Amino acid sequence: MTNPIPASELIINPDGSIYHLHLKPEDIAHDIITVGDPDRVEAITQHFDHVELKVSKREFVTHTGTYKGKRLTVMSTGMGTDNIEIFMTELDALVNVDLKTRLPKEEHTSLNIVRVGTSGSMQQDIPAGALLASAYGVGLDTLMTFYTAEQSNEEVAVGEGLQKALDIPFAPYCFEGSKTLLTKLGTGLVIGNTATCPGFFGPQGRQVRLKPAIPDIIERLSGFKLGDFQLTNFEMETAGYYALGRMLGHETLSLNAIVANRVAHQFVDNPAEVVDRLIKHTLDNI
Ligand code: R1P
Ligand code: URA
Repeated sequence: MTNPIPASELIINPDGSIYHLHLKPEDIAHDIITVGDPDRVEAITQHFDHVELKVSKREFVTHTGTYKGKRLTVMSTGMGTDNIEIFMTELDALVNVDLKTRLPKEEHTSLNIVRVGTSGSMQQDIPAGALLASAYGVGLDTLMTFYTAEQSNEEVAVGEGLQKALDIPFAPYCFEGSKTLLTKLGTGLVIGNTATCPGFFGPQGRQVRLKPAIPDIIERLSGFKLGDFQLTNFEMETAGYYALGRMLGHETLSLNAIVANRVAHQFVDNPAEVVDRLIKHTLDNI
């Protein structure tokens, strides 16, 4: 018999909500759209027929309502895979742990989780303004040092190959996203493979006042090939979603509004327009 999860490990607020997200199980839908920027939640739910719930705690802003009759939850996570670890663990607990008995539920619930985020292209032929769905996410951060997960031989080979290409002391982690959600939401978009970085500047090869330790990281990542596998874009969450989605048993897909092309040194004139196009595509296809 499994023991209840202690109060120190799964923290429940006095009102019965989960610690960081501040939500109760009934507050969330099965289909969840996630964004980095808390202000983007409203940019999505302004299109809803009706919003039934608004909760805000730290960077986690949640709205639940209906779009064309379908119940959806939209949540912000802030930036980085460290936030995604908290977000995915608590979201999963809302559906797969009985918060009263503190026991895992016998029947597993799988959520559909779709990231709608901004990103920079690392390939000349993927222009700023493009919309891209990530088939795979490759994490250059250390999140997966602290978990173990099943990976395919191809995923392991990508990580090992990138370790050599970057000449770094650890292998990046590589996970495929949801094939089902990619079929549903990737149609009409560029399909790519996304590098998830533990920062916006040095880890993505940007130099402001500090010189990155790997100044040619864009060329090293964009030039890496393994069979048909090539990296296409940079952002800061995708690989965390894909790794935790696989471990926790949820369908995860990352959609990217490409606001910069790092090779052509372009940034879109109107990033909100690109994000809006991605929001409409997501709402109409989820
Ligand atoms: C950096 O500007 C942020 O933008 C991207 C990155 O992943 C990072 O979170 O995503 P969002 O636009 O969803 O925040
Ligand atoms: N988000 C990132 O992380 N990188 C970019 O270049 C653009 C958005």
